[in-house]
Amino acid sequence: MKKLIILLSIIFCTCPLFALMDFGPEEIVQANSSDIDVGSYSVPSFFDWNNDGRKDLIIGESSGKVRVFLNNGTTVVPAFNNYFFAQAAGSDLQVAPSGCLGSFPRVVYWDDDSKKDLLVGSGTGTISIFLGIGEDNNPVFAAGTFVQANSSDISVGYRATSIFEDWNNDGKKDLIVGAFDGKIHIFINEGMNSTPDFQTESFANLGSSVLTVSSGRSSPIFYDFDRDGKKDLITGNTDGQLLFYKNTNTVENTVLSNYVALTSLGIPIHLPGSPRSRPSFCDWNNNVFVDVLIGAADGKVYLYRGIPEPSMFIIFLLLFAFVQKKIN
Ligand SMILES: [Ca+2]
Ligand SMILES: [Ca+2]
Ligand SMILES: [Ca+2]
Ligand SMILES: [Ca+2]
Repeated sequence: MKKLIILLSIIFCTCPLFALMDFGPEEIVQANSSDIDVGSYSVPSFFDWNNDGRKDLIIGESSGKVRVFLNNGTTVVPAFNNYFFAQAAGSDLQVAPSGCLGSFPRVVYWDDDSKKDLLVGSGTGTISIFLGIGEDNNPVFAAGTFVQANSSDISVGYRATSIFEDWNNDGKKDLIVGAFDGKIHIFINEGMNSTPDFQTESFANLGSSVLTVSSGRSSPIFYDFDRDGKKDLITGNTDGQLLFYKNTNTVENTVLSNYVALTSLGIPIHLPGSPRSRPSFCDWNNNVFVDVLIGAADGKVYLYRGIPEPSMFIIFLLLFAFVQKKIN
């Protein structure tokens, strides 16, 4: 009995504390007691815009502008009323919309100067960086400039969904871009964190082939979802799903394996119609577990709160406690 318990302890103690997560029921985020609706093709993310300790809602919309809803609730129960448009060079910040995407905004620290900057992918496939100027607790931006690679404006074709994360784990953030073609376009930062510089384009791989996200219109998140120490790819698509591609290689050279559809209450998330799911992760209710916001064609903002599934380790601990009690 004792040997068996020791063996089981070794096996289960090496398991992560929580297995892959399920998400809770679909919720629609509200402002002024009504569903937020930016018209069409919402692209939400959650970031403390005004440095008051509460994260705020930043939403791209089909016009190519960016709405900001300041959180006037709490860090645990966010609440929203009115919005304003992000400002650049004295007017509403805007990128070129096309078809099913206006703006894809993400707050980043592009030039490492502690002022928030806005990286904005556009419907036409270009990517703009708007550098923060003035006071960081009320950010406004300089005029946008197109992000370049090898001295030419980057274009991923159509529907640029750009994020800024360290793809190859060298300490410098890289440009990771989804697109209409369903691929994940990678531009490795060959400059410095204060002056990002891109030269060549490569693509995320599924095994030994270039990954093409099912149904197209990839919209990436780069995050270690299964907590094995290696960041994974999570992406939206044309069909409105949320797909998890596990990194099965190394942190320096991410290689992905076939996807698993992430679920809400055990059922794969699949927004109806052809909604173009555009997700971002956050901790909406400040409880450590990751939640997901998803933008869609209907202009609304969908929220699914993470529910950790107890791993076999926890089940074993409960079982062990039960057996001990019986023996005693
Ligand atoms: Ca705030
Ligand atoms: Ca900055
Ligand atoms: Ca890097
Ligand atoms: Ca992982």
